[in-house]
Amino acid sequence: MKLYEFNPFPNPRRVRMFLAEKGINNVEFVQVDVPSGEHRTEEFVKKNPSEVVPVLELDDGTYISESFAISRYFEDAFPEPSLMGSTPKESAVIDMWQRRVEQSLMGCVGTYFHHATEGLGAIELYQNKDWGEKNREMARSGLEQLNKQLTTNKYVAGDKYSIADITALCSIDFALFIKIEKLEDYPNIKRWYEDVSTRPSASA
Ligand SMILES: N[C@@H](CCC(=O)N[C@@H](CS)C(=O)NCC(=O)O)C(=O)O
Repeated sequence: MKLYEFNPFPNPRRVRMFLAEKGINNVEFVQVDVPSGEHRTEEFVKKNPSEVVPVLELDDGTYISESFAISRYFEDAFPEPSLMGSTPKESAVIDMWQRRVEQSLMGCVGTYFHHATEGLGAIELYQNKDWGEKNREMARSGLEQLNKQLTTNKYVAGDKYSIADITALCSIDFALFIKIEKLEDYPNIKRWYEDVSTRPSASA
């Protein structure tokens, strides 16, 4: 199996963290130079017409993109430790939070990055600063919602560490990296962040 990725970027990190939490170490990492536009070459587009990393290539030549779908593959292939829930209720609550953080944090912070900062520089195709700033506000609402959730929950989706924590950590580290937020404004997130950042998977 091969994972086409670009190490510094947040969505590939979601998959690397997922693999680290599962203890899966037979995946070859192949770097795709996103800032140089390698993800838009004819060769890469055959792997993923959406022109984004990460992409998983299975040994039979199947390509799977979308961080969540790649994680789903590994969850089903290697069920332990479970990161997507073990009962219908647990899975649904985890999916709910994973989707919330994916949309309101990863999505909005990413849109702010592409539209209101230099983003990918020369290879950025279209920028709209107002839309970027609007997404910054939306990311703030997402952080407020998460801060509230973490008042009474140890982890994002309840009392067990899950894929929702992985997506949230990668999104928040991205937001901190591009300096749009400070954890001091969200004390419950800060407590959670200090905990989950110490897991070995955080440095994957
Ligand atoms: N929904 C996709 C998003 C993937 C994504 O946006 N990847 C970024 C890197 S973090 C990318 O390849 N961006 C290239 C571009 O915007 O041109 C997923 O969950 O994997």
